[in-house]
Amino acid sequence: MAQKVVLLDLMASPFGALVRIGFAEKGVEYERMEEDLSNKSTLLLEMNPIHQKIPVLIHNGKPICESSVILEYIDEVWSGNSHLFPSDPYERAHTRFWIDYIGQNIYNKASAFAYKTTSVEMQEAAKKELVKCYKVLEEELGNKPYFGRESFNAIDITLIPFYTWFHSLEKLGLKIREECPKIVEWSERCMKRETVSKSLLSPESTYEVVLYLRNELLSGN
Ligand SMILES: N[C@@H](CCC(=O)N[C@@H](CS)C(=O)NCC(=O)O)C(=O)O
Ligand SMILES: *[C@@H]1O[C@H](CO)[C@@H](O)[C@H](O)[C@H]1NC(C)=O
Repeated sequence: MAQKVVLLDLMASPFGALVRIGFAEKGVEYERMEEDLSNKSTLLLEMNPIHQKIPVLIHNGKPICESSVILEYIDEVWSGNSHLFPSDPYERAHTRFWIDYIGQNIYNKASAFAYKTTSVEMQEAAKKELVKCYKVLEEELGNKPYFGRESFNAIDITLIPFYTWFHSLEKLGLKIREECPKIVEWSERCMKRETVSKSLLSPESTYEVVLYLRNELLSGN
């Protein structure tokens, strides 16, 4: 059967980006539809009525929501190529644990630091929390080339989209290169993969988005 694969997406979204990397790793062809989050499409509202968020994968008309769920689905459906998740149940649980940790922490803390806080004190607190999370991840990485295993896998895919934020973090006063050198080194290793570099917005464009969101908040929109 011909597969119809549609992704409701937003180029600047780290959650959208991880799905794009998953598809690229699997060599899956799909139609990407860019959403305007200030004017969501009726398709998005129909396909993800609960959260009304991107990314949404629509596979032969059926929606799959939540980036981590989508990534695992992609791995199961297009199972022929290299695997993104380990097959061993314990290893798989370990992978899910770290994906959840990243999902619960990095975006919230990075956005709090970069554009969601209105006072210097709140921003400083968010900065400390973000660095703390990255240090936890650095500890988990240890001296391995990739998270969890020897090869590039689902944990790496989930975390790497935030690489494009590092430029913004530095601009806003978080010296990520000094604070977490191993994470930066790991990121640069991942960025050498075309599946990754081609799926991400540039650091400069990411910074423009950050400044735009920051101004929106300050002007009370
Ligand atoms: N937990 C969700 C988070 C997705 C998410 O936060 N998407 C944002 C864009 S980065 C969104 O669609 N926001 C629209 C809104 O909140 O109305 C996932 O992993 O898919
Ligand atoms: C919202 O999107 C619809 C269709 O996607 C478009 O026709 C409409 O002009 C948009 N409205 C605004 C305010 O951008």
